[in-house]
Amino acid sequence: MAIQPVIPSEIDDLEEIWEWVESFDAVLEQGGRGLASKILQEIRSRALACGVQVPFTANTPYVNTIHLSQQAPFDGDQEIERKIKSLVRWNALAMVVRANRVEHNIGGHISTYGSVATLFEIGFNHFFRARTKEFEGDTVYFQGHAAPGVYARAFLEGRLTAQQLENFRREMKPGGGLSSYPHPWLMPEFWEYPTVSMGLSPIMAIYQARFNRYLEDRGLKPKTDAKVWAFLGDGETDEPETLGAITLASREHLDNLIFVVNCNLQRLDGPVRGNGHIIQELEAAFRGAGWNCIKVIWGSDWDPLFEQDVDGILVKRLGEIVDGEYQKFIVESGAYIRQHVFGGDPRLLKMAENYSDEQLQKLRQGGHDPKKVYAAFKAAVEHQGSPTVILARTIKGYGLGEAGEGRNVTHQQKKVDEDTLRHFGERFGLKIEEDQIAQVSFYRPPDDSPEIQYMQERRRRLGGYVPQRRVRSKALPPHEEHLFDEFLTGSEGREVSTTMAFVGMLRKMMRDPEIGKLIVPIVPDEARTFGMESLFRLVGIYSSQGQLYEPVDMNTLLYYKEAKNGQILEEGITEAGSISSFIAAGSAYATHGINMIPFFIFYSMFGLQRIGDLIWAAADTRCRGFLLGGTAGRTTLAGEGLQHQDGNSHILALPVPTLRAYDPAFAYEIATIIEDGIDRMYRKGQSLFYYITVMNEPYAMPSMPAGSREGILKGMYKLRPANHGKSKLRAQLFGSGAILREVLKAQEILDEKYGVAADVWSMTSYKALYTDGIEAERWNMLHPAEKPRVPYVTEALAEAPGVFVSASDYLKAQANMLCKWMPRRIAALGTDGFGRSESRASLREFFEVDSRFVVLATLRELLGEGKIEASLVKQAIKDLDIHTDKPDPLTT
Ligand SMILES: Cc1ncc(C[n+]2csc(CCOP(=O)(O)OP(=O)(O)O)c2C)c(N)n1
Ligand SMILES: [Mg+2]
Repeated sequence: MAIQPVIPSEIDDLEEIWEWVESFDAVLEQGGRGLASKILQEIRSRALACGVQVPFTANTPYVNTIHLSQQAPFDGDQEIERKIKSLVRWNALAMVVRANRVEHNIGGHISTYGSVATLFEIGFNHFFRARTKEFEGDTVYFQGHAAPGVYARAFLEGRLTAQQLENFRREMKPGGGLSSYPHPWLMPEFWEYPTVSMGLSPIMAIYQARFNRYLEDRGLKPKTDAKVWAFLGDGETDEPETLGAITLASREHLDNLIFVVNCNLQRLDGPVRGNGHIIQELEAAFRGAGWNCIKVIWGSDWDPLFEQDVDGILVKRLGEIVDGEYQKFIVESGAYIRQHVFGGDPRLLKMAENYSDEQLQKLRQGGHDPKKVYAAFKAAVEHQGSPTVILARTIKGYGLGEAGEGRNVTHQQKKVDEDTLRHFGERFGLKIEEDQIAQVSFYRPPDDSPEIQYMQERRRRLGGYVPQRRVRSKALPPHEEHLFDEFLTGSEGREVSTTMAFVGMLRKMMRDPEIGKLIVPIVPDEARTFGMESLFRLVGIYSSQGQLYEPVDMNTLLYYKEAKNGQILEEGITEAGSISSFIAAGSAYATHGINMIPFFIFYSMFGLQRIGDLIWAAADTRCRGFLLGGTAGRTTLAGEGLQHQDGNSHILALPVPTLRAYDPAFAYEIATIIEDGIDRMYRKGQSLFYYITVMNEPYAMPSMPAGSREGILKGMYKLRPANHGKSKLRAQLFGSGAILREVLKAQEILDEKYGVAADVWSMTSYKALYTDGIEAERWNMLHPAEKPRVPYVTEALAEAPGVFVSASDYLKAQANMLCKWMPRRIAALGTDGFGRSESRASLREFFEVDSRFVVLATLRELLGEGKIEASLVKQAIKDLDIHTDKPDPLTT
């Protein structure tokens, strides 16, 4: 190959530079690219050592990374693959257009798939390997808005029916429908991972790839070359989660991870970087982070132009054009392109002189050229040592012509006229009858047609269909022993926090011969906060590199032990990363057929509040496992102030349908909940996950009262009945978490000082009670003639005498939402408002949830019932030293 020197034109009069370039060319020709690269690196180091400033750039020129001479030849029948792709395009378009004809504004996207079609199809025909008995398979995160294309392909594969396609976005129709986007919850046998909340799939993919390595390094699955592919939009890279974890991927050398960014230069409203270059920006970010970056910008038609570009002026010119202008070229004529791309320099014009205007207009983008895409994917799967990102230049709304191609409005285009449909058919060479075009009928050639035969054969070779979701794990066998017996008998006066109790259970589980190896403790740099450092030494912190240094605390018992087979995922300060690990572990029962049991423990304030959308995605993924909200309780976490103190998370847990939320006070409650959770999720196969708050206030743990198991799980049980049940003044007090002890104290004060006999209930789960209530109510609405169901809370309190008062470390809304199923009104105490750094006692006074306020609220309720005089309540205010002019915590 004759190598042409490439020198910027402004300095081509510098003789000496020419000589250097010629020497470099000679090295390249004789020693090859490897030697040339080494020499450049050496010279660069030398220059830096001598104080010569070498300008830094993480960018390469605006051309394809894979030089034509290094491009792997296409391995397939390009013509037939083009036909298949056209059929997929047609059916995807038909789905969206038909859905909107039947039901106005049902939605759907055509343009995203229009741009990503070649990227997906090359994957389907050549790369995505299915999960089989022998091979774990690749994991593919599909760009969510391109779902119609994935459905249309599955239709051609014979996996979905025309009826299902017809019911796109209308899942409730007879015959079933298809969910708008990838939702495993709605299509549990099809989609594996939800992707449509932008930015979540990239971070989930990174941690999935890392978790796959973790399983291998721990010997839980064989080492394979399975890949994790994530297809994302270029606009999606604006989301902080998209790029936020990319250094983890390179640090961990995740060469099992491939990102493909569909760079159509547009997002929903308009250009992603109209005045800049999104591809260059992403290249710098990924290369800077240590990724292997492959740009696929130009299609094969450009190759002859680049061949002529001996002095680099075309490459230079292409690098100058901003994305907004590139977008304009899509809607403009060839003459316009000639003028604006090539017009500024006679040498450029000469290069284009053999191209007609029409040819110029049709010059293809790299992401629409199967040969270029194939070569890039092949290079990506063969690359070793780091993750790969493919930046593929595409056109949004490709094929829609004037109805949307490259237009700013294209994202939401879902209705197209007959002309556009005809044009679309012609453009992609579809042999569809005229009336089928007008009606936008679905079209599938017969099974024995070359297209269907070809695509089936390709999929057979790759092990089967993708995507496909199967629960691969076997349920854990029923267990006989009670793993947690020791936690049911109390701490014999020893003061422990529920966090400590939980860590004790975790240790116990990790030692268990059956489930020990399945446990995945996940911490975002908080292990010491939760007293988990003893686990470092016990099971090790996972590190793909082992431990390359002697830890500073080596001579202590609890030293910081990193190990290649370490069990703890110490994620650093990233709740988003940690929950992504949780999702990978919590879905391993399906992905890998292994019942991994993740326990992700975090500051409760930084869970549902901070990463709520990822927790929602975990639910959609049908995740199993336990989330532990540590340092919980607005008044129980003392000294930390309003950003840390959580009185919200139990309210935020309400909307997540598969999340069971508990606010236990005692070790035996936690033990009961976890044991039941493991049983439900891993023995009975229920797709649930758990949120349990644990606190850091130490106190003596009582033993489990007989018969309380059912109540603990259902959300409430009577913990301590009143001493003098015969008293005239009666009350029911409801406490949860650490505040339960304040309620128990109030019970004593009420009894001793005011003659009120109160029963105390432990409220382990307001959410469970609420869910039960609305379920009963719904059933009753639908079954008017049958015996009505009684909500558990109603049943439990049916005979309970006296006034009702609740206190918790969370919002008052928790108790108030149960009000209507209670026989009488309830006075709810809670922690609405901003926390502050203070002692527990001061905080409980400030939020009015300590024992004194429980007493006051009870007396006030009795006054309301006409059972006592106001003077007694006033006296109590004095006795209890309550300041009635104190600030309102809600607004202070
Ligand atoms: C978190 C989140 N915010 C907003 C949206 C709404 N939304 C859907 S698609 C889209 C634009 C996508 O642009 P891009 O990522 O470039 O994908 P393209 O369709 O261009 O391939 C937006 C804003 C979303 N799905 N998720
Ligand atoms: Mg885009």
